[in-house]
Amino acid sequence: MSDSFEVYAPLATNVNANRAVVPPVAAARVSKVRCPTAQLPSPSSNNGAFSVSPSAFGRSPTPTRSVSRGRVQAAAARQPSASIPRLPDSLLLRYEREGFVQTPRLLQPEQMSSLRASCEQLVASRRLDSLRHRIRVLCPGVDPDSVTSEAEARAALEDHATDDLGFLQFFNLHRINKAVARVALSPELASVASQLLGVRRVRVYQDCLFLKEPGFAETNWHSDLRMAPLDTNDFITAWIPLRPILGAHSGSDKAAAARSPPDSGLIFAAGSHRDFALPFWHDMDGRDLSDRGYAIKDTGPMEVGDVSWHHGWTLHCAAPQPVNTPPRLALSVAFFADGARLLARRSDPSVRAELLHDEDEESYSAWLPALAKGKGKDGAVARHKLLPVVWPLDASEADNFPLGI
Ligand SMILES: O=C(O)CCC(=O)C(=O)O
Repeated sequence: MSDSFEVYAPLATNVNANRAVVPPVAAARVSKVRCPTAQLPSPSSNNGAFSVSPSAFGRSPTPTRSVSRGRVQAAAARQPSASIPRLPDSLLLRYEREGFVQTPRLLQPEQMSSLRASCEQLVASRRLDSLRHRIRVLCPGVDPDSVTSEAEARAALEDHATDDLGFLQFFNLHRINKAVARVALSPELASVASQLLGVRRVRVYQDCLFLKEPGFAETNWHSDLRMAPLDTNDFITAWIPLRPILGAHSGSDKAAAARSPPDSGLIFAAGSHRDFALPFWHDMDGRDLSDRGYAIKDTGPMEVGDVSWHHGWTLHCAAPQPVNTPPRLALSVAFFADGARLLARRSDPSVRAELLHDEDEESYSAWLPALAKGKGKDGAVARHKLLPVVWPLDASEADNFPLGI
């Protein structure tokens, strides 16, 4: 485990919104904080993003299942393709301290190749919708539905966006595509999520495919929980690149490395998920975070099948995707502990409802209204068939997925 290349980089402020920017809790009024990539020595230096070799995982036997007969066939689709990893204590400890870790080779090559093929098709067929989403987020005053072609959408973004385009997002593909469902609902991810969260029952919150085309800008600093209408700390995101993340230091051929600048992996402010003092004491409006002393660490090079994990409050960002590189596609899958409640945005005056950023609204609009009215209500427990339990395996509601395909 290397802690070399730790940098106490200034986190300069800026006005923008490629991922709602945020330090944990106090944030809607915050000046947006731009990813400090240029100040890092190398975004690909694998500088302490903790990773263990697969042999360091204790392998537990595949759990025995006791499912009702009707569910057996569907459940078979979720049998782990390899044994489920038991994470070493050192990795759990690192996650507690830093708020992010890596699990190398967690997903199998076959899973990954069909995932990538499916995602590429989905991107091709849904790009206009995704551009409309960016217009909604970045171009206040422009009606996304008034845009009828990709060219029009790009022109609208060019003319009206309050920030550079950092990525395109495609939400909840696991609800419409089997290859994505097989990964997003997989026992491998669910088991690791349960261990890192330290909870018995885990639900999938959403998946989101991030496309960074060459030349796309950075993903700004943000915390994922800022965009989720859940009143919980037990939230974790798996970030799964669909092609290798190449870094300048990934090979011994320095000339080749120089020709191929580092891909945009994730960059983390280590320990920021534990920085309760930041939002508690500070007015975040316009604040420069450079005095917080965070160690800034990145994922470094990643292979297909490797998974990077971060806590819902961990501040993270990603560098721009260099020109002359292939597009960078990554699937993120977010999980939360069963029992979490909805943010009581209307009924509890102590909730600072304005802090919830609506960038991911397309993701929760399918279930939130149903839960927030009628029997369920503001502050209700977040239980819905679109938020299936994926762990433990024998309690899994994910056996019924994918829905409608
Ligand atoms: O891939 C990216 O650029 C951003 C991903 C991200 O913020 C996440 O998975 O939480």
